[in-house]
Amino acid sequence: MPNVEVAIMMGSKSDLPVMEESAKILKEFGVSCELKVLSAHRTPKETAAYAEKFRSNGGKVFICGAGVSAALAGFVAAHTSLPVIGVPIDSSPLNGMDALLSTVQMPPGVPVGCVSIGKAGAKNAAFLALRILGVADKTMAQKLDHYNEEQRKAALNTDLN
Ligand code: RP5
Repeated sequence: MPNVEVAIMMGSKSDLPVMEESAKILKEFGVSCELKVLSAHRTPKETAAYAEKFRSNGGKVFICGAGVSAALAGFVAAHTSLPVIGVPIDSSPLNGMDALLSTVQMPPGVPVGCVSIGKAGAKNAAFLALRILGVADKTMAQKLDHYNEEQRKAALNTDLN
């Protein structure tokens, strides 16, 4: 079993339909990931312990999805110096605007790379994680170049008739 390179964390099981979009893309690119329900508010001790230990287990990037008062990505960023990508989840009456602001508004020195709200954001979180891995991994960078080329061709070949 390869080391888990990307942790996909979420504040609740109810976030899974969004966060599994990240997992699908990582799997397509052959990156090992682990899905975990861990919350900044409901399981703070376990979340801190996981964030602190991840690097020593071979982990490289965190993707954290949470809704409402979404503290998860920021909380993880406070417990690691690995890159943290935050996905605001539209699980509230405010349609994710609350989670977006909670996730993006980090104090200087504790960065979270915040993507867009919901499933599109979860997909881009995975692509951003792949690009981070691609900095040191030539094969990954080539796979991403190939993917981009396929997207370009598909767009140019769109038949509207
Ligand atoms: C957040 O509260 C979770 O990330 C989820 O988006 C939201 C609602 O959680 P549940 O009440 O569905 O468990 O912490």
